[in-house]
Amino acid sequence: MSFESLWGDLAPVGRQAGGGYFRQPFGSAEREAVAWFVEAAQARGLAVTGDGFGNLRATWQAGSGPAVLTGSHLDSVLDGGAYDGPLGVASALAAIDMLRDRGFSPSRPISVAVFVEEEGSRFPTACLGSRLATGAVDLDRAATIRDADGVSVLDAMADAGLDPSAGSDLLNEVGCFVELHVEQGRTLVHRDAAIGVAECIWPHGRWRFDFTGEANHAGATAMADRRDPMLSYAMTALAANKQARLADLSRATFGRVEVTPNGTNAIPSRVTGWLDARSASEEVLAQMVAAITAQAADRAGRDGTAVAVTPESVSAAVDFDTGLAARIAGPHGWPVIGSQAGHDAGILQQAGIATAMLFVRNPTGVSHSPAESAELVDCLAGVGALADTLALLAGDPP
Ligand code: HGY
Ligand code: MN
Ligand code: MN
Repeated sequence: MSFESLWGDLAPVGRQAGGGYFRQPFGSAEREAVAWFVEAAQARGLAVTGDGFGNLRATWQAGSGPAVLTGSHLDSVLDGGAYDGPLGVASALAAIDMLRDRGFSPSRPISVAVFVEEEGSRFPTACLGSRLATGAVDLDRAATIRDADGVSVLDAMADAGLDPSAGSDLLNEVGCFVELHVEQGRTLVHRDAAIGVAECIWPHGRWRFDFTGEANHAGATAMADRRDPMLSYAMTALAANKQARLADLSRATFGRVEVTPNGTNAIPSRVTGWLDARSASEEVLAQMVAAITAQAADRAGRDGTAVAVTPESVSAAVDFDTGLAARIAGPHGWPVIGSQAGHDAGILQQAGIATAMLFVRNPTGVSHSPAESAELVDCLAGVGALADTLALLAGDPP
């Protein structure tokens, strides 16, 4: 009942009428979800601490030595699904309940973390909370990070009652991290498995393409006299799609665009599009982004416009700790699979913390959509898998 009860309390938070979630960092829905976590953790006697950035850690104080950390994120993409992030947090609390029901006594502390702004849906940097906690992004760089309205992330944190200048000690005394996450894809469906373990995360990133041209009248301006950035953007979006299809094991998406002044009867002065690009290898990713950039410049030259490309959030390939993955997956025969989605787990692995991920089957593979789903039976299997994994890692040494 533990998971169902936790999920029943969390699932309505931030859900809109159409079923999608809007839990942008430091907004009211996300703050309500954070309050749910603090209350649920304290109800379990976990010691809740937080850092200056809003990351939280709830600890089952037991045994001694570096903690086994689990958890995930509660923020969502715009119009996101219910499971991406929250499943890992609710499952972590339910797994602690399960271990206590089993009479398990940890030899070392077990902590549950909630990282802020994993999605980068308000601020341009993905996994911002975990990057700040590991120092991958420092305060000076954070001071330059602003949302679309120009609000700095440090001001947003201060408005939420936080003190970012205090920095972070969230990951002090952490021996390893295990994040449970709904799969974003259908590998587990194809493998007929409810649970999987992560092998790697593809290198990926987001690049801002600023196309500038000449604002003018949509009726009075002859076609030959235009310098229309919308054309340059449109061709670049098509070029990105083609380059990803030509490249090996790659993805390229323009899912966000801003037009200035965005008038129906005016040729725009500026069009900004954000490219999300991912590949199985860093070399292919770099080649693909370079090819898209070259085609954007070529088209801009023909349109009489200009283009500037700015990398906003680039994540290198992550190879998870193979020994840890094998130790976790081996006894259960869980498949070890790759992830095309980024995760806080990747940031912690890159910071030198031995990290693993457990994936829970997603029957359609759909994510970053209100249609994201997971069967309750698989969610419960995930709780059991996480409990087994925490017992393995926080139990007496073999
Ligand atoms: O965008 C991603 O890869 C992840 O879902 N944040
Ligand atoms: Mn996620
Ligand atoms: Mn996501």
